[in-house]
Amino acid sequence: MTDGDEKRVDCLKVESEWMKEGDLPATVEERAMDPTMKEVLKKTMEERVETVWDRFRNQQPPCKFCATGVSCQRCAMGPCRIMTGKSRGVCGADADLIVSRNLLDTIATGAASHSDHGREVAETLLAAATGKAESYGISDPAKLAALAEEYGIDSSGGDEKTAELLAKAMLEEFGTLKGELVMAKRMPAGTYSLLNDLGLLPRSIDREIVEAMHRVHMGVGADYFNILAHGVKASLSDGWGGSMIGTELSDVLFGTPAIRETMVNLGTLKEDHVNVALHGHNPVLSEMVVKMASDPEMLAKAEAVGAKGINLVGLCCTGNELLMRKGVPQAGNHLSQELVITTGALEAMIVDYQCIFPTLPYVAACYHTSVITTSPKAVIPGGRHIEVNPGNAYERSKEMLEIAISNFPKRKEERVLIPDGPVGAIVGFSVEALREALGGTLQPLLDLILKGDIRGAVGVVGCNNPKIKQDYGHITLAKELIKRNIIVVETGCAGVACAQAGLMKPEAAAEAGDSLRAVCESLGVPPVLHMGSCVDNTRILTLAAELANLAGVRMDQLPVAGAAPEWYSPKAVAIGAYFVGSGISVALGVMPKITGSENVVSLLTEGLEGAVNAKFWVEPDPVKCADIIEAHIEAKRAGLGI
Ligand code: CUV
Ligand code: SF4
Repeated sequence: MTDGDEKRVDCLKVESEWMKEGDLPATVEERAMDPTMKEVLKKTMEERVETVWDRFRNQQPPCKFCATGVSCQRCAMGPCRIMTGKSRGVCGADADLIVSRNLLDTIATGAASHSDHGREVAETLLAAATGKAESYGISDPAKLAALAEEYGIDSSGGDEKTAELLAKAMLEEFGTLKGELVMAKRMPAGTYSLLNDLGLLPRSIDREIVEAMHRVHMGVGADYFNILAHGVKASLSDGWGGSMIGTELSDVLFGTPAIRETMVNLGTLKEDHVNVALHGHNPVLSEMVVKMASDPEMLAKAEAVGAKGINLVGLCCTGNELLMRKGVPQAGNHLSQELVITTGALEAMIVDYQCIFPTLPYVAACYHTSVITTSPKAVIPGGRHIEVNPGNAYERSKEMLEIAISNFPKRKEERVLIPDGPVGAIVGFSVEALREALGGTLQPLLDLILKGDIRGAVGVVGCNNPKIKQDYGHITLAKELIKRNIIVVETGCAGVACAQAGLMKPEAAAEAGDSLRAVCESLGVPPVLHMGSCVDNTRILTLAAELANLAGVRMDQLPVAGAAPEWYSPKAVAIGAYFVGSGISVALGVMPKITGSENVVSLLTEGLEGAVNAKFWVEPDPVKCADIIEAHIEAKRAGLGI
């Protein structure tokens, strides 16, 4: 794909006939929690600019076959759907088969997305180490050395040689013939051997994902249990493979996150600056934009058009990556992506891939904003395509910033709304940062859990979904858990939601139960810890594995759980599956499309427990969800005799 001129599309306005009375979510109050989002959403609705909530309403009611997972599009004898319990598709597929195959497809999609991102990070490190990407370097040599040791790589040849060998060893894991993944060995021995006995340890990353695509073809397997067991295996290749490579090598290239302060919400936009949003998932390009934005030449250009400077803000997980490592302020999460534009104060949005609404250029067309696409995988009509690779990303980010600067004079004052009051947050809790804060070992954290001052830990992660008022599930669940002296670690859009709600300020300790509050106050940390982006859920895996190793137990014996209160994405399904596969039960706030098969529902919510000692719960009410998780944590504590 070559670069394209910006072909402007038309501003997308809400058509009045779409406004069906009584359909939710219709009002600002029903749509969002955060005051800055509500303020901008109100203006957006007055201007009748179409957003995700309008399109969601327009889709109601959804097809009930699709919603319950019993429609099948896999071959040209169909499409088929299961209308009554006993009916079958043209090929003979029953509800169990159709539902399980659709779910395996979803897991494979999510695992592929994360792992392809991880592969690009590894390719960038290789390019940097072999002189093909001069703008990139090794920011964390200590982490590089630790990973080299883990991979059995001799690091005596210097950092660049070590980085080259490590990048190659990690790239090799995508199609490895070794039959196992190196970082799966981070699992406690008991967890590793349990998965080995079950045949669930991934052989290579690509292989499990390709096999999943094979298995969803018509007429391969027909046993839902066997199909979904492979789903767990494919997800583990993401969790302990592709995603983990993404996290670890991003740290090597751009620095391992350390505890730092930043600001969040739409108030992070600045009236007198050129505002540029960085949206998507992969830090490889956005790190270069951050570097270029402080170039004196760029600043001079911004000043020449009357701006005081360039203000970068993050969105979604590209934002989380930058927030963790550079303290770049975060404007919002998934459902905020259109609102950042509708403030009327955004000059450009630079996107890489994943979770990007295809309508962003249409929303941008209602204002003076340019949407710039950058990946050969993610070309969007109406966007300006400036394609980058590791060799040219830094140079090309100059063109992107120049487009933003040239848009600044086109801003229409009367249409600008930047809400007051960005909220402060302490972020950057990588496993390394936690270890350092605790004096060089995680033992003090384990001791607090064993003693009961901290009852347990829960990873609250994942997206927003217009089925739930933006951020309501994340914030309510986190508050309920900390009240019960359960510490919360977060990634993705959940992390942004809770940061915006003030739960990542040290003062939020006041909202925790007495014993957790005392722990947070003595360490000066908030009760809800930001651990990064969605690929950084692997930091949570690594943390849980280290705690289990210190305690000498399997991961499934720990008093911990996961939750995705507002998930929407196939990536979230892959994450949920690898947590459960690793022995950590997960609560979902949105029902997956599986209710057309009682067998699949009962496998996920009960049966899996018999194999991997973990399962899913589905509970849309975050308060009830906290009850379920608390009971689970107390049961695990009892199991350990603590
Ligand atoms: Ni980053 S958590 S919407 S997929 S960015 Fe995408 Fe994970 Fe948010 Fe979800
Ligand atoms: Fe229909 Fe079977 Fe083809 Fe699916 S695979 S579309 S159920 S015939």
